[in-house]
Amino acid sequence: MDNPARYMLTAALPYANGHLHVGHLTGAYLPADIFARYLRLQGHDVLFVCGSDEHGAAVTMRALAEGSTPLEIVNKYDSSFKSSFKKVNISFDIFHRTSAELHHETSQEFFRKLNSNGDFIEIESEQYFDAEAGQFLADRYIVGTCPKCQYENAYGDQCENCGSSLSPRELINPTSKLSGAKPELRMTRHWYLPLDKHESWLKDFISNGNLNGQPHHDVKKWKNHVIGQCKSWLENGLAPRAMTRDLDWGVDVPSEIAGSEGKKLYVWLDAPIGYISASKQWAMDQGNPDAWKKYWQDDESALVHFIGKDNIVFHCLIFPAILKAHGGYNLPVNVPANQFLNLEGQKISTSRNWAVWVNEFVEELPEYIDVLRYYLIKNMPEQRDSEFTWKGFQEANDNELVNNLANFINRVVVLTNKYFDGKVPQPDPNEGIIGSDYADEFSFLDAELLRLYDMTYAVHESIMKYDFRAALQGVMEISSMGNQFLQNNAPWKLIKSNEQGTANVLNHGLQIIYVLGHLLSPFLPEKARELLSKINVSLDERSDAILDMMNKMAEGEELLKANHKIEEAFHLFSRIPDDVIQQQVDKLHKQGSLSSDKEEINNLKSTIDFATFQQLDLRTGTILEAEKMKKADKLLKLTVDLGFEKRTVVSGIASHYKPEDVIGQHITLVANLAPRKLRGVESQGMILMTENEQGKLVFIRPDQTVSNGSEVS
Ligand code: B3M
Ligand code: ZN
Repeated sequence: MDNPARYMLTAALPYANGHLHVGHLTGAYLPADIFARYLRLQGHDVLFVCGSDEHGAAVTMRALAEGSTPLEIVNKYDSSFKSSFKKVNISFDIFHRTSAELHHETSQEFFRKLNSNGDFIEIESEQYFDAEAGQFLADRYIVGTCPKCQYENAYGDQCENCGSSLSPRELINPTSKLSGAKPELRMTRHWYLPLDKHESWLKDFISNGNLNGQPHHDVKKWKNHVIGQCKSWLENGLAPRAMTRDLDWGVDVPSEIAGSEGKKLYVWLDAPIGYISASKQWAMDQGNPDAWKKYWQDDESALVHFIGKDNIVFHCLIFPAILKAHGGYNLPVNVPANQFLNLEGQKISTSRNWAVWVNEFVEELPEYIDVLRYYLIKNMPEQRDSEFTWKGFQEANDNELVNNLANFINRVVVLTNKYFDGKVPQPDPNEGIIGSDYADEFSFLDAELLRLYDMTYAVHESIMKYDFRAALQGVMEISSMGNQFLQNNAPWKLIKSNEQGTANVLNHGLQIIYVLGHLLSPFLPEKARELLSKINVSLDERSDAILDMMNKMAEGEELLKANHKIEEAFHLFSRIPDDVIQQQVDKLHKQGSLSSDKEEINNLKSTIDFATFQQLDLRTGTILEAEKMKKADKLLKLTVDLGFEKRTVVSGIASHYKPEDVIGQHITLVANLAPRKLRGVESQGMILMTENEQGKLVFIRPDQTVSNGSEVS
């Protein structure tokens, strides 16, 4: 085979600040697991690592929200991950933690090396400091009004309302989430990686992949959306990026380095190095502490990162820059990132509790774990966002796993037991039955085996292109082909006139089952094991069984020999009752509506007195005109009738409403807000809005018609 013999596979380290949901599974862990399992069964040497990402603001914020400590938080979610991954059979060679001593040492070694190479620059700048809490504030700890859309709860790094990425200094009226205080600016000094200096080779790496020491980097196999995101970053120009932070939770900047006090490594100089420390720990566990090196440093190894699309830039540009600066490490040959999975028509949201949680699924529906894997692979967001629905889950099971796959297997097994005493019948290559598509020089059985081989090879090719949806579909096509083969040859009729012909048909049906049992293994490992055990075949998942099977097929050798005994008939899958599905749908809607968004509760503003409230002048009005603003996708320019006068209001609702949708709408206006210029237009007031369940902005207005200009109090 033309593929490298050794693979280093990583799956994004999940932040230890919440349970896993189905979007995580299909985003990174299932594709990585299929690939790892398949490569092992092809006889490749694979190291597949992951672990908990336990540092950064993601964790400390969760501790704040849960009234707990960072350590308690990471312990809780790390054990949740371990048990969920185990139950859905993600076959990591090791699941490590970034809180481990070995990891701290490994990331510090990276820092030292880059620092002594002169790869960093030190920059002093003003950053927000919370004097009450006595600490500098991570971007996520600062909230304020978005300068782009006026949304009041924008974070220091991003506005979740209009999606703009921000820096804390851009926020209007910043406040600290820690104490509610107004933060002050203080000078602080940090180490930066000058990514601008890496731009030129990174461009080459992304476009051509033709770096020295990258023999397996095949740019043609990279996904378009991954290359597109990288190119757009590169076209905008890369800027130096801070590699340290003023934090109290994380990996220390090595203490011997001047100015290290109170400084921690930025989480992106910490988390991806977690892949390396996990590999080191694995090697130590093998009793061979150097065994990790060949996976990371040897030219013949291929490094592949499985991630979701929100991590593309870190894995395709920033981490490669860190690895290259350090020297001695391979760069990824591919980063097959996935897009996002939506749930029942909405974005999956942790804060709104709109998710199917893996830890709950495995407890409530343990018999459907491989059905979940099946459905998530079938709908994997490989090229674009995709959708999970409970109805779709049920239909995939009933129509495909039951009607196609289980049905085929059951028919072959029943008939073999009935006519041939549960033993693989002796084939006779000279016994032709109905002709096949293949040329005459092949016997019936050889021709069918060749067809089966071709279909198996197509599955192989899809997997090697990271096209797991197509690969699984290819496996299901083998099962459909099996059903068609039975239908065409009708052994239940043939038995009356031609026993040897029937023997040939069932013999081949059993060969198909053998192939299905193997090919399903990377996708549905438990069901594959169960299936193979019913035909008395044992599959060592750490062997080269698929390679061996394909070689035999290519040689025209039977896989299951005559007289091999199989078990009684069985049902590999069964229908999912409607009430099981309905319970899950009800549960989702109930948890979604009950969800108390902890972060939003924390954002409850401080109390004001009545007099302050009375200073607000709220009026009812009607939107008379609306038009899009030039060069501002998010803004609409509105004319609002207040009865006694007309106002121009610029409103950040253009991603939710078209101009024609809002004309004639009744609204409530903050009528005495100081006018503000937005993109050159003076906005004279603000329209009151809230967000519905789907995240759409909706108007707040009287529930009966009142005249324009009525006071609201
Ligand atoms: N923990 C982000 C995430 O969970 C981050 C990934 C790190 S991979 C090295 O999406
Ligand atoms: Zn905004």
